[in-house]
This record gives sequence, structure tokens and C-alpha cells, in this order.
Amino acid sequence: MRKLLSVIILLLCTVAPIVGVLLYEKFRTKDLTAEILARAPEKGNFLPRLLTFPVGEPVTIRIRNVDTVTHGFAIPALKVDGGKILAGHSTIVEFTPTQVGKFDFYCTSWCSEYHMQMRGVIEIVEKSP
Ligand SMILES: [Cu+2]
Repeated sequence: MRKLLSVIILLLCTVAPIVGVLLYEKFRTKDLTAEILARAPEKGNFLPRLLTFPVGEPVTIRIRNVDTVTHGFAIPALKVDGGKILAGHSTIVEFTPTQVGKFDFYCTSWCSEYHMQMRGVIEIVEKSP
């Protein structure tokens, strides 16, 4: 009986926190439309670099800086600016696209000698019927 109890307590102390963190993360990100990882171009660049959303529907993107230097995020043509994102931090941008087209997004913080290549494309398409 005591052995069973200690096994249960051991499980509660080891597995429960992990399950808790995973559940919390799932809850915290339930409203995200997409997630972009940010790394300097020579370390992987933005990932993904092409995202497609339907016009007229709210978009929530989390940009996670998984690098060791500061990055930034902006979609100038859509007037979206996530500002600077410190290493290891993330930011969330929200917008509702009103027109169909392709819009470049950029890193807005000088992060490496290849900084100018740190970019991608947001494609806004007609809603599928
Ligand atoms: Cu950058």
C-alpha cells in the first residue's frame, strides 16, 4: 500500500507538471492562426517563409525568436509592426486582411550580415467557397 502511494506521488511529481505545461501551452495558443520561427538567414531564416490566409478573416500570428540575437517583424503594406523581438522571446501580431495579394514581411532589426535576406511573403487569397 505504501509502495503504491509512493508510486502515485512520484508520478504526480514527474508526469503531472509536464502534462500541465503541455495543456497550458495548448490553451495559450488556441487562438493562434499561425506561428513563425525567427532566425538569422544563415541559421534558418523565418520559418515558414510563405503563409496563406483568406481575405477578411482575422489573423493572429506568433513570431518566436529562437535565435541568440534580436530580430523584428513587420508587414509594411498591411501596416503590421511587431517591433523588436529579443532573443528567446516572442510577440503576437493581429490583423484582418482586406485585400487579396502578396505582401512581404521583413525582419526589422539588424541581426546578421545577411539581415536583408530575412524576409518572407504573406499571401492573401479569396475565401474558398
Ligand atoms: Cu533578423
